[in-house]
Amino acid sequence: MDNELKSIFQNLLSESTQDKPIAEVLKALTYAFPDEVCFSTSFSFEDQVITEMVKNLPLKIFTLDTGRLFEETYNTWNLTRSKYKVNIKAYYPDPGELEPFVQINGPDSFYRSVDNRKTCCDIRKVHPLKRALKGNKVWITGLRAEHSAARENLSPFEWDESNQIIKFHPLLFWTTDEVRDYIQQNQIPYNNLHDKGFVSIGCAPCTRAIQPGEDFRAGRWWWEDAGKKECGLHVHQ
Ligand code: ADX
Ligand code: SF4
Repeated sequence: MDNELKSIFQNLLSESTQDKPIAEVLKALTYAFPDEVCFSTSFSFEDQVITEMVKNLPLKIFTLDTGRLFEETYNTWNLTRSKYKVNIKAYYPDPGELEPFVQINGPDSFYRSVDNRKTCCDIRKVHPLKRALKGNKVWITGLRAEHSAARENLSPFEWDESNQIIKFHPLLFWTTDEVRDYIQQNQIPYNNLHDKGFVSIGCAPCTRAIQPGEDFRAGRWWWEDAGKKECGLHVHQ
């Protein structure tokens, strides 16, 4: 889709839904695209809010288990299964790609170069994501504008050219306090790393807590330049 068409499309969907309750928009999407709506969860604060919102809707929920997640993330996954009884499909890296990569470079090569880091993210996240998105027309995510400069300019609806899919970010303009309040009011299980200074939570070796006042993404791939801190799941053209 060319850039002009893309922006017309994004504005049309974003503006026509902006005053509607999120629950209605989510429901409408599942009506419009039966069996073609999916939601990716990393069990973050935002994703837990969305899980509560979509728990009774006919859509596919999936997670990308990189094999390097925190124990706390697996605990949240278990709690989410017990509370919501939702079917969460896990996608795993292809051993044919992962095994030679680790054999040649070792288990933690991401600290040594940006190229190694990107290859690791490609193998453990981006390639499994492509499999997860196959056959779907709408992809729901927990992206928020507050997360990073790159995310500030997003629209709630985006056309994702590389994955040829409509993305919807229902909590794009929510503040952290709004997310926290919703979690509390609805007694939603959450990753308790969020109580220990972790804001954005990814793989354990590549995520750390941030200090008050630090940028939200400061805890991800902290040894790299700020401009390189996307793993390729969300490519913002
Ligand atoms: S990332 O690009 O830096 O890894 P981030 O952690 O901010 O992404 O999460 C943004 C959104 O991407 C989440 O709300 C979720 O929809 C999706 N996401 C990120 N990591 C995963 C994962 N491991 N499994 C499924 N979805 C994920
Ligand atoms: Fe590999 Fe780190 Fe990327 Fe996880 S975040 S896939 S461990 S480089």
